[in-house]
Amino acid sequence: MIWNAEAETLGRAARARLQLARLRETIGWAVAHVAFHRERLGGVEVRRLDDLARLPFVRKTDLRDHYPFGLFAVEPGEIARIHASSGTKGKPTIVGYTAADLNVWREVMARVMAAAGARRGDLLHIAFGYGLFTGGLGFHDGAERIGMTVVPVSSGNTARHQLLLRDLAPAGICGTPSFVLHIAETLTAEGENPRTLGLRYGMFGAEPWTEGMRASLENALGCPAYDIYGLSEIIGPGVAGECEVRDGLHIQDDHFLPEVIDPATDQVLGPGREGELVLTTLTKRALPLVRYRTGDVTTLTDAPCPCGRTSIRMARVKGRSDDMLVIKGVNLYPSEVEATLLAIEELLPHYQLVVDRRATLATLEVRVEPAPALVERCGGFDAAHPLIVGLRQRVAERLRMAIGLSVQLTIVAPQTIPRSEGKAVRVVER
Ligand code: DLL
Repeated sequence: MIWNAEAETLGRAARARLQLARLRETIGWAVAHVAFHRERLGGVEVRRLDDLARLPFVRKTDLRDHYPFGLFAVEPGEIARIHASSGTKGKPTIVGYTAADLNVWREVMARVMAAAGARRGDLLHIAFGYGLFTGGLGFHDGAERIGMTVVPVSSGNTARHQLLLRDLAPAGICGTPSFVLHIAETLTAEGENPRTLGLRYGMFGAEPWTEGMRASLENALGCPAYDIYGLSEIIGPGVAGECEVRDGLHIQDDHFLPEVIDPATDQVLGPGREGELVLTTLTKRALPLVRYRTGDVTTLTDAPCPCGRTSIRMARVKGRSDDMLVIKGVNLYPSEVEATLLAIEELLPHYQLVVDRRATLATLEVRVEPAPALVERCGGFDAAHPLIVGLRQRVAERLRMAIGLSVQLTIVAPQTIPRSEGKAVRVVER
């Protein structure tokens, strides 16, 4: 279902006119209210959308340097809500919303959730964390806007999730792919089949995941899994999401203007070329950002989508450019390892990449768990069992073919890879 047909199917020319008007307004607003933007953008003339390419970038470090409120463009009393990015290192990045910004957020969330099949009256089980993280409250607000019945379970406490999924029979579930898969697994371990819960759709995001992970989730839950993307600095979840065609994520580009750039040269790349996603907010008042470097690697397409929405679409995010590993001169994203591992039936989608930088050349160990059926055939887990040894050799070879790198592959005992309750930690540094 298209939530806002007028906005979501707007013709290309009308969309570009709207974007240009909103871009000029945003720059004017930022320059008028924030010294940082005034120094960098004061006096610039934006006559066409292409002119954006000449403007300087904003980086996460700029937000950190102006911690906590230095880039806010409204008086403190106008801020209706604060959230923060889930950064693990140092201080979080604080973001703020006016009441009008929260309305924009509800609108874009309603759009991406409706595109995934969410309907008025549906019960939605929210397994994203609540709090400063934008996942829980973002989906919560969007669901209320649609008129859904919200079950704000939050992350953690797997037993509580099991109970509520069983007893309340929600139509939809949302959470990080890794955590929801973990819930499904624990249900299976207790002899239940999560496919019989009656879920009609799942909405996932907040961490990179692959088509293999999608297949695992759909197989475990018995319903389609939709990809939803966003980041706190721009608004939270709802920047983009998949429709039923599931060939890229529709960017809500009447509110967020996308570009993809080559991070090495800073040049804008055309459709279909992979690079770093850069976003400009078009309607935000509390924290307007022009050319924000997301760090996320993707491609854009302007090819028409059969669903009728006319927005630009982005490919599933491959990873963050700072998550890219360089091992023996080979550039590698954890998602590329995931894609290979998840294509192998005897493995579980629980894996970790252990990078050891103590030697001159960094080395990579890939740790992954075997599927229960295989462990059963071995009569219990035994790393030296011929079936496990054979599998290890096969997986190592497949990885070598796929990523061009010989890695140390370890098949670890079941339940040894830590299960995440939020964003999975895929890379461990030694
Ligand atoms: O993760 C917002 C969000 C919540 C999105 C719930 C979707 C669902 P942050 O904590 O600021 O905000 O982290 C943003 O997470 O730059 C990406 O690197 C990554 N990310 C978010 N969604 C996806 C996705 C939220 N669908 C950072 N696929 C972003 C891949 C994603 N990576």
